[in-house]
Amino acid sequence: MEDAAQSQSTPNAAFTPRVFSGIQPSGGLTLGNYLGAIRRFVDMQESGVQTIYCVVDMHAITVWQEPQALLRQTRELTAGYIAAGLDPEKSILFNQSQVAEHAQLAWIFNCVVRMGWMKRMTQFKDKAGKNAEEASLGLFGYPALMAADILAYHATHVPVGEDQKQHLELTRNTAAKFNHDYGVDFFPMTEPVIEGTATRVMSLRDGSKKMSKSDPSDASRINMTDDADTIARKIRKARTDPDPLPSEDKGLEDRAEARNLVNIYAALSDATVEDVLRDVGGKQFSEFKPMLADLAVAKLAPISKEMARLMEQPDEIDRVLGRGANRAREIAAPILHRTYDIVGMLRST
Ligand code: AQP
Repeated sequence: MEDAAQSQSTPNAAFTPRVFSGIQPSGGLTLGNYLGAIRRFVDMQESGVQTIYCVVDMHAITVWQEPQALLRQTRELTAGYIAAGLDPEKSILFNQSQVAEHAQLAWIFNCVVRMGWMKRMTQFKDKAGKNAEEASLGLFGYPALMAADILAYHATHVPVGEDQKQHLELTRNTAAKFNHDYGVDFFPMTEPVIEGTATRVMSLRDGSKKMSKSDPSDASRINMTDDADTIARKIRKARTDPDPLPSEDKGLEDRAEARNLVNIYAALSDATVEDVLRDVGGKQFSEFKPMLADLAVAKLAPISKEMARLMEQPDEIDRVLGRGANRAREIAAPILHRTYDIVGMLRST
């Protein structure tokens, strides 16, 4: 797969820099989504490139979602985007199902990607677990829809957490195979942007698992809507080891839970892990955990307060998403039309 992407010759310089990313409304937003994704989304918005951020509701239904919960979570995620600093005037914000081009391009990509590529996707294996026969076809095909999300906008950069690296590689390989099969230089080689100290925030209960909104244990994650007491309690109960914090990074080797809490502290305080350890090295967790809880509350409380305020005006959220969908379609429709022409699909003009 790597080779296919590398042999693709289209220089990305031929494409206008454009950022696309999305989050599933499959539950409440977590600190992992915030630090690994949304904060990067805001940075990119402020950098001046065109930014497109999606609430990927079609991805969310690859596993069962209660319809009323899906609606509420779609609005809540949009409120989270805006409360965290995304501006619907500067960025295009919309929900995926309102722009049919995602599904239309995904079908074409379903015919480009190979079964063998999909079978290697670790996220499918993790999510389907031992019961793969019962998983939806949508969950298996998820990465082809993700490739369509990105390539429908000719996006050149995608800010994501570490867990999405493999899917991004599949996007690049899909673009490369399409370009190769049809003899065109049409889709760009999209670059993942995986940066910062919190590209993989881990569960508070198990340092080997990522923090996830669909983890059955609420104690495993910090939700963006948790109140101060809940955040403090979850951090107090977070699993750790009995040793004091080290003064240097190498002292965190083989201490996944300790590393996770230090990484979160560093990300929330915009510091490096080395800086944090210089300050807290030698402290016991009984002293460090309250420091982390205070910092998390200080950073998250204004966001959750603003989310709650925005959620009181669901019509306004729906209007933002509707406007964003129209703007998104203006970019995606001509790219889809051109794709149809390349593939040889007749369309009346
Ligand atoms: N723990 C995490 N640390 C850093 N980044 C994370 N992301 C998710 N969890 C972490 C990043 O958030 C973005 C949106 O993810 P998603 O909602 O599309 O799907 P996901 O990666 O599967 O996230 P969840 O929270 O685990 O959702 P569920 O439980 O529904 O599967 C991505 O950029 C992701 O990297």
